[in-house]
Amino acid sequence: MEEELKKKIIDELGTKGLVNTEKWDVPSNVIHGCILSLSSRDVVEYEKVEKSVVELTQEGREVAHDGSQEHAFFRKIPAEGMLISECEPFRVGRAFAFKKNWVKKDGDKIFRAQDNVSDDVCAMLQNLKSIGENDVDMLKKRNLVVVKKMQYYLIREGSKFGTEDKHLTTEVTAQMVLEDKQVDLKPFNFHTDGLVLPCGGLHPLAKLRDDLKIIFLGLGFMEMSTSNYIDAAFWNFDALFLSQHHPARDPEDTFYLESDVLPDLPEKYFKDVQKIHEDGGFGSTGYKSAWKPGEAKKLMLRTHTTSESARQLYKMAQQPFCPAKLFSIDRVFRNESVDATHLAEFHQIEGLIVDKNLKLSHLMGILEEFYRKLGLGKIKFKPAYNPYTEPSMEVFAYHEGLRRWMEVGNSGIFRPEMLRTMGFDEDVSVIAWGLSLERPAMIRYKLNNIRDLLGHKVDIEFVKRCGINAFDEKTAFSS
Ligand code: FB9
Repeated sequence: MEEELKKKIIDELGTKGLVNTEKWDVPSNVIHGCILSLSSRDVVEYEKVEKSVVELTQEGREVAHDGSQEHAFFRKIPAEGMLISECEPFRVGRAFAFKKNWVKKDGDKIFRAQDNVSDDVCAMLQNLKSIGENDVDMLKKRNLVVVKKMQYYLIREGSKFGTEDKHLTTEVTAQMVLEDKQVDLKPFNFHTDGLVLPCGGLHPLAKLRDDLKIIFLGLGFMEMSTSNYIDAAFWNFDALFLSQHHPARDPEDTFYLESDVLPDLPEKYFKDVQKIHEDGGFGSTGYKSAWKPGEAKKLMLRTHTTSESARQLYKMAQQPFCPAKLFSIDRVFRNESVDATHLAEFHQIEGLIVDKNLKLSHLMGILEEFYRKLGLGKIKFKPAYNPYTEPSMEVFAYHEGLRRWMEVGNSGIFRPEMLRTMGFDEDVSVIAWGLSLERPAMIRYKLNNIRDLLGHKVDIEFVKRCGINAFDEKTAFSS
C-alpha cells in the first residue's frame, strides 16, 4: 500500500504540481509515513494543515432525522394546553421550549406561546457547514455534535523531484538472492515515525488514576484496599459519626440494596458507635437521639471511599500505634440527578495521614505539595463543613491554562467522636482530603460532557488516541 501511495503522490504531482490529501480516504498516519519517506530524499516538500470537523453524534443524527426534543414537545401541546404532570416524558424538550419562549405556563397547564416555530436545531444539524462557532458550542453541550481534529497535507515537488529514474527496492526476497540480480536498495529512513500499531491503550481515566498513584507513592503513601463497593451503612456513615438523620442517608441520595446479607460488624465497636451517637463522649454531646442498629446494618453502594478509610483506621486502632500515610482511588456511587458533568457514580481520590498531634497546618502543607504535583502551584483554602471532619476546608486552585480559580477538593481533620470511639488515644489525629478523578480528566482531555469520558457513548478512537500519547508528569494538567 505504501509504494502505491507514493506512486500516486508522484504521478499526481507530475500532472497537477500540487497534491491535497484532504479528501483522501487513507489513514492520516499512513499518508504521513509516505510523505516523510519521500521528503527525506527531497523528492517532495509538504505542509501539514489541521482543521476541526463537526460531526453528528448518534443523538444528533436522530434529532436531524426526527426533529429536536423541544419541537416535538411543542407539536404535542394541544390548543387546550397540556397538564404539567403529563410533561415528565418531555423533560428535556420542555426545558428548551421554555428557554426559547415557545411555551408558557398558566396554572397547572403548559400552552403554546407562539402559533408556529421553526426547528432551528434540526435545521442546523441538517446543514452543519453553515453554522457558526457559538452554535457549534451549543450543539456540543447538548451532545448533538462532536468536534474532531483532522489533518491533511499539501504536497509540492521537492528539489530532487523526478531525478529518481530507478525503482528502489524496499525488501530483499529469497528469489532475488537466487537470481543474484543487481538491485538498487532504497536507503533506510531512520527519521520516519513508526506506523501506529493497532493495539490496546489504557482508558484515559485509568491513565490518570495511575498517574495519581505515582504522585501518592512518591509522597510516601500506601494504597488502601477498596474492594467493598457494597458496604454496610455502618462503615459509610455511622463509624464516621454521621447522624442517622443526615439527608445524605436518604434513598434519594444513596443506593440501598434489598439484600440483608451482612459483612461482619465488630460487636463491641458497634455498641461503642451506638453510644457515641446517642450519649456522646470524649467531650462530645452526641446527637441525643435514638440510634437504630437496623439503619447501620443496611447494605448500600458506598457514597465515598471514606468508608474504606474508616475500616482501615478501625483496624489500625486495634494495634499498637504506628503513623501511616494511606490513599485510595476507586468508584463511589451517589443517587444524584445526572447532567453533563455528573453521573450516578464517579471515582473518588482520597488521601489521609495518621500521626500524633497533626494540625490544620500539616493538612495545608500536604495539600500544597499534592496539588503542586498536579501542576497547580497556587492554592487557597476556604472554611467548610463536613459531618465527619472538624475543621474542614474546601480547596481552590488557580489553573494557569484556563486562567481561573476552581474548586479542586475538600479536606479536614477527622472528628474525635470517630477516632476515639475506634480506640485511638487522645493525641492521635488524622488529616484527610478528597477529590474526584473525572474532574481533572475532563480538564486534561478538554471534555465538556462526562459521557465522552465514561459510559457507553465514549468514542473508542478517543480512548485509543489517549492510550497512545505519552503522559508527561509536568504537563499533566497544565493544558
Ligand atoms: O475533584 C474536584 N475538583 C477538581 C479536582 C482536581 C482538578 O484538577 C485540576 C486540573 C488539575 C480539577 C477539579 N472536586 C471534588 C471539586 C468539584 O469538582 C466538585 O464540584 C465535585 N466534587 C465531587 C463531589 O461531588 C459529588 C469533587 C468530588 C469530591 C468532593 C469531595 C470529596 C471527594 C470528591 C471529599 C472528601 C473528603 C473530605 C474530608 C476527608 C476525606 C475526604
